[in-house]
Amino acid sequence: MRRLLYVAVVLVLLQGNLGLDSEQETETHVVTVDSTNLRFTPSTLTVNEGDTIRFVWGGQALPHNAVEENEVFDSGDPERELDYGHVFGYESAGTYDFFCEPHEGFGMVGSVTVQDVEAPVDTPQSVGTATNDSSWTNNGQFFLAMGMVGLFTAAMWRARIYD
Ligand SMILES: [Cu+2]
Repeated sequence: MRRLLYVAVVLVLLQGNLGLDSEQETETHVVTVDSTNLRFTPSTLTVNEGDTIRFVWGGQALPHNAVEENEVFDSGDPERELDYGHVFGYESAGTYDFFCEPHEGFGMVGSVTVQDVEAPVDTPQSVGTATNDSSWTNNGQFFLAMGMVGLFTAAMWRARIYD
């Protein structure tokens, strides 16, 4: 009885580890303003789907913003202090051109290329295309849970026989 419970606990811990391992690592890519006050740096970058682009600056002589051509992201009004991020989802591969509204004419423009990657199982994007029940089976949790139910049933049954 006690050993079966121990196995069940190990299965629960293993389940947690499997969940962590299936998560994809994502990165945050920071874009700031260079010393000329009229350039993004870096001005071109390549990221993966799931990554974040973050526009960060402070104490600027001029106010800036970052607006994507098709309004995919928009940091709002030009600011001397900014910390604005945009996450590229798992269906967003492509190239996005952005600019600073007041200084586009001075060449304050940039481009971010988002590379296609396979969505991790646990992302909201993949859940959206599947029902909750079937997404459960995708990462093996269903089978672990069934195994645990079996173990508990066996434990209860044995306890009844030998008590
Ligand atoms: Cu600017």
